[in-house]
Amino acid sequence: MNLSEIVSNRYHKGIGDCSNEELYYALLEMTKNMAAAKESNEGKRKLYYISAEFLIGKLLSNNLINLGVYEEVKKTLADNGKSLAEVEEVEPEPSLGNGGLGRLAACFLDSIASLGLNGDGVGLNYHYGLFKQVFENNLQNETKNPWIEKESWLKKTDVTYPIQFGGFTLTSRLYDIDVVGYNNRTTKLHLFDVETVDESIVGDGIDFDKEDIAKNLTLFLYPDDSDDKGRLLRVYQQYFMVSNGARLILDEAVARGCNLHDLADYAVVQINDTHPTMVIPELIRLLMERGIEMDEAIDIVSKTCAYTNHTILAEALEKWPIGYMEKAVPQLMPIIYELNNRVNKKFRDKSVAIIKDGCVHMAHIDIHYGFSVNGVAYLHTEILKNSELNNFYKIYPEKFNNKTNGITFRRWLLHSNPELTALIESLIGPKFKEDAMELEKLGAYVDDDAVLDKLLAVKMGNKVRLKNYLKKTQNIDIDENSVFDIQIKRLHEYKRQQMNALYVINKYFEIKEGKKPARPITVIFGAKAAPAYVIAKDIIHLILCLQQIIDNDPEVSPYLKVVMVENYNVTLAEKLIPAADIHEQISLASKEASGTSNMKFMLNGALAIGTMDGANVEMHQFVGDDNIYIFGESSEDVIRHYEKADYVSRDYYNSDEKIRRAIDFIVSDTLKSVGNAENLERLYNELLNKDWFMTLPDFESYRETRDRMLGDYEDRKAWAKKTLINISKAGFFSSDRTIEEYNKDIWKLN
Ligand code: 7GP
Repeated sequence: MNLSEIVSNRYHKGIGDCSNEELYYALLEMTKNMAAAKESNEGKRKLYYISAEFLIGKLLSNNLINLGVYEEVKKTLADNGKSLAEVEEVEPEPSLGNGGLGRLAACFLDSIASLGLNGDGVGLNYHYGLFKQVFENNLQNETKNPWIEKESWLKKTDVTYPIQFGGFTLTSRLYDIDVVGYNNRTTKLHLFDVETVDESIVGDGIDFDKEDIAKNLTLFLYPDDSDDKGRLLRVYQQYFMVSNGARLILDEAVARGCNLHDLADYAVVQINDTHPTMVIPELIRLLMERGIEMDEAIDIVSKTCAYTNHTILAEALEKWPIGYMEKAVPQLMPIIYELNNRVNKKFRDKSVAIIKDGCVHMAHIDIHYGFSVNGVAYLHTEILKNSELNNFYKIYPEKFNNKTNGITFRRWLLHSNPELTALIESLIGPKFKEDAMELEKLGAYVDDDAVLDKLLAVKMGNKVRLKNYLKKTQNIDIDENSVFDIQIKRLHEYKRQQMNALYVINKYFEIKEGKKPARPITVIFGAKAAPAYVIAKDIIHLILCLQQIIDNDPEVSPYLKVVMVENYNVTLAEKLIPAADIHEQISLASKEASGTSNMKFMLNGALAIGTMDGANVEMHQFVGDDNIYIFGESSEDVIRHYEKADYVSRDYYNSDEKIRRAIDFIVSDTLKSVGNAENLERLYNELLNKDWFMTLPDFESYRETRDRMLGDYEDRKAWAKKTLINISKAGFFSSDRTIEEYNKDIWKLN
């Protein structure tokens, strides 16, 4: 059925007489039917990408694009006086992820479907997802973020399993979302839920009874883990995800002819960070339940599972106290003890043990009992091999490999930046839509003035679009003639939003002193802080206070504006990225595994200011010194500082006047007039006495580089040329390339 038939069936009227809401549900129905009619990817061996997060974003437009009917639908609506963009606004954004790891999983599903590979995603159906961020009194507050409506992309299936925990059993239910490939076939995102989940137990904010597992299990992604109950809940969630996943994997494999002994010929499991690690002992347990001896079960599972590491931050490498595991999943513990015994017998090096200091080290299970370990950018993998996981690398050099991240160009160019897409197509034809390396052909135009002018015009159009969107949705005013300088990512000290804030403070003082920038600057932040991450929330507080102070200062506001967008999510990213002139990739070198927003900005013609960290290293290699603004200490220097413990932040405060002035401002009367002394003083003390992520040593080179960049911006032609070079070199960062590498080296699907 086409749109007007569905509309007439549902509402007994024509398209032109429908509300945007009605049209959205009609399009949802149409798109779901079209997706269901497509063939799903097939093959003997099947990939299961298990992940706690899938940050899929709104699906309507992307599905229409991938189904090849976007233009047609847009036109039908326009012919009836309706706008697809406005209909899209009705769609709630699924709240199934947090940051880069989750968005990567979503890009991967798009590429897996588009490349026709036999692979599905497996995760959880969180009803309230990550929290929704609201600002009050310049502070982040958290509320629930419901996204599942009566009609949604979810399809209820008949698949249910009894999942056993210590002392009780819960019945699961599988919901599927069809993932539509580009002009191709479909794969599935399998989301498990618990039948007894009860949304009503959450009151104001995000508080609920953390012990009522039957009711709370699939309410929130990453429930607050600052207490025992919260941490235990995470273990319950993780086990629920993997036990369901493992059963599904075995059932599907058997249905395709697997006799379990040959499971590795039928299934490969990609473990996305350590949240799904328990799939290894769980698969072993289930195989043993089905009559396979332990030795063989371990061998089979080790040939089936592969692990991706997304962070080297020690505090992010999960370890669970044995007591939690004994309580939540006692049936797994005999297996984990046995896996640990085998490791201890084989290796004298205690650092590689699975159980240490009373905790189960999840990554250690993955490395010993998986066949592949990969990092997500060149530098990150090198650091894993040579320092962070060096003891493992010495044992299993053959397991380690790099898979530099990528992004799907369908969403991050075709969908989010149609004007740029059209310009590119007018220059090099449509082939880049399937083969991203075709973008290299844009290199022929870097000295073509007419093309550069068009590129600048596209950027201006996107800046105006963002301006209108922010006005409409958040009542924020920005000036399209200012430079848009954007930092959007999870709030974390290692990503150093605080350094960006210090730059803003320094600029504020310069303007007060009469040193005005050539053109107004708009500094935009988007970030959520984990609810229990105190300093991260203090940094948000600082930024919001700066926003207010500067807005209300007539001396400064004509030249500088700070904007922290509320509830940053995929939908906002799609508007922000095409409009950016400058993007901030300023993590402390060695700490950002890859970054993926850096790739999105590059593709959309923004220039990076960044450290030699994560995938910035590869971006720099492709575009060369002239087309990216690199600053700061190298990862080797940083690693050495940590080894020697020789960094003292107060030394920088004492010896650098600009730094001192900026840090003192945090606790000034000016800021305290709009902020809370407690939050501001805590942050001030943190920077002065600890600064674990070394903001201050990089500040001067950051400031100098960013100022130089603003100067360069004034030569509009030269700037446009740099952006075109960035776009032309972005092809490598397509997730199609990444997925092809995973497949060639790890999954080996045909
Ligand atoms: C992120 C890394 O921080 C980012 O550098 C990388 O690009 C991305 O994974 C995809 O590989 N990690 C996370 O999002 C993360 O660790 C856990 O989330 C809560």
